[in-house]
Amino acid sequence: MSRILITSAIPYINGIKHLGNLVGSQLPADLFARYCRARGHEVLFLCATDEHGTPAELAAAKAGMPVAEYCAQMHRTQAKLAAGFRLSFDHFGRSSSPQNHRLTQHFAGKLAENGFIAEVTEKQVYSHADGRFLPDRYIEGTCPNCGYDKARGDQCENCTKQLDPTDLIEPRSAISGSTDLEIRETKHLYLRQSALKDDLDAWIDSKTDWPVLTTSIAKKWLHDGDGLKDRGITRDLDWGIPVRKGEEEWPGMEGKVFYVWFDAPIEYIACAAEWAQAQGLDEADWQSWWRTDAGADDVRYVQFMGKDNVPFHTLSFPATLMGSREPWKLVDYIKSFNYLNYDGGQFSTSQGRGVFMDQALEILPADYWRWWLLSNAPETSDSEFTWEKFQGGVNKDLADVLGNFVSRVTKFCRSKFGEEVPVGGDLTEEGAKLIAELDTRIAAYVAHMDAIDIRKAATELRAIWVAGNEFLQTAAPWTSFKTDPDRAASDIRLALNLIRLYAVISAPFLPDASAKLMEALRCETADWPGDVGEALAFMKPGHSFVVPNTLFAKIPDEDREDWAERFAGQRT
Ligand code: B3M
Ligand code: ZN
Repeated sequence: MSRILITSAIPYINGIKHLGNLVGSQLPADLFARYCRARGHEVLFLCATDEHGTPAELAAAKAGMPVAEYCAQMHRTQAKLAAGFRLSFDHFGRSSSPQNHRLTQHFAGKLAENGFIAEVTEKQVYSHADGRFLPDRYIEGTCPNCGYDKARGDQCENCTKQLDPTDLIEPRSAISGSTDLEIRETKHLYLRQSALKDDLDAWIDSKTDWPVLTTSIAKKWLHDGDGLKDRGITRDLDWGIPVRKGEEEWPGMEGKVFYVWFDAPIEYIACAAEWAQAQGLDEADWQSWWRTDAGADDVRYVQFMGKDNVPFHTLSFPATLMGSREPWKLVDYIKSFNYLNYDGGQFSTSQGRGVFMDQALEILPADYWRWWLLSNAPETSDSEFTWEKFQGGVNKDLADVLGNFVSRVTKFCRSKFGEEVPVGGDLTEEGAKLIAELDTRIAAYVAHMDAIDIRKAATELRAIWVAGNEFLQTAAPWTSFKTDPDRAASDIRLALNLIRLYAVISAPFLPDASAKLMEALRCETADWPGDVGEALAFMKPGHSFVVPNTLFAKIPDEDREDWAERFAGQRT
């Protein structure tokens, strides 16, 4: 048993997330957390809302609400949707928490003490029409790297390049659209990540098992010219964590706040502190996950995120931790994702394009989405959601394969033997063959889950479900029952136990269906199968069960067409 710390990129507070966001961080993180718990590991799974910076201010202004109130409300909304998708966070925190204020100011103080902060008088874009500076997302324009014309002042969504507002070509205010802009001087703090370049380089080089997507992005920004240029970590904004040096004032920085990308990853740590507080635990309890001098030496730390977040997690955040010269735990493995596209285009929050978490749950329960999204996760390349693909995946995998197996086995048993595991007969040849096949397949499934190869794991799981149906076809208990009822009893006993095994190993993908099956089978213990033969003899003859209601309904063509139409336009 090991201790595994899992964090998902923390979603921006500015609105409800779409399915592309979900499958790029929170959902796969949940899959892995559930799997690790099922394997008996001690897991701390953390996520939070990312509440500072221009996205929050802009969204609150649009909603006509004070930003603190807006954030509190949206946090509740996001927490409710996360629960709806069965995301099993140990804590869903807030980057605006007092814990994060303290830790962020603490890190800034340590970095300054160690010479990793520079105070720079720099040029920022000032808007006459808006009467204010325009940091980050308050400004839009054309990306100097790829030419995308809706690039934001902090990063180009299209090519992932981190930008400064002054880099943009033909800049305009995101508030008023005004192009009446002026470059003015203002003082800011810079994180001297360039001074840590060699440390970062060596650290990334030591991560030989990381996904290519993660290391290629990290290496690109580390070596491509300005990749590791020192970055401003403060902003001229009202909303955020006030700039302080630990607990002291920072002369000359009055009225400024830390940049959202400085405090957001620190929330991973603060969230553990929030978790400890919520659980009535001590400082030492969360520190045992985060500080190598407090027991975190034996923790394996895994992060999940979309590819646009990778530079911040491979460079800036590790630079913050390393530069503190304190014994903080660095990430061991970064699982990153490409984009999920929507029906020939992109999912887009700003344009309201695609299916959003609340809408998804209005039309179907979580398991349907979890299965399709995870089994089509954009791991090695972008992937695409279309209603046809979604309908196909759900109907085939969930209804025809898994659901049908459960229904056939339980109903046949009820009609011939009653609602209990039948007595009689020895393991048949078909049964033995099935056990041998599952031995290999479950080992492969486990290997893929351990490696967080999600699509491969889903493919193997599907094959494991298919193996059950094939067994049923060849064993044909409905035929053998007529001449050799003991033989049919043995095969059905095995098949009923196979349903239990499915419930156990599918639970990370399908937590609700799994719970429903365990309840129908009147099983409480969900131990991960060791020896497959033993696992398939777990429920003894005489063990009673009930036939569960239809596990998964098929999506009819009319629904698919309705939904395709309903979600074709823009969300308003
Ligand atoms: N909120 C961006 C995003 O949701 C950002 C992640 C922060 S992780 C520390 O994609
Ligand atoms: Zn670009």
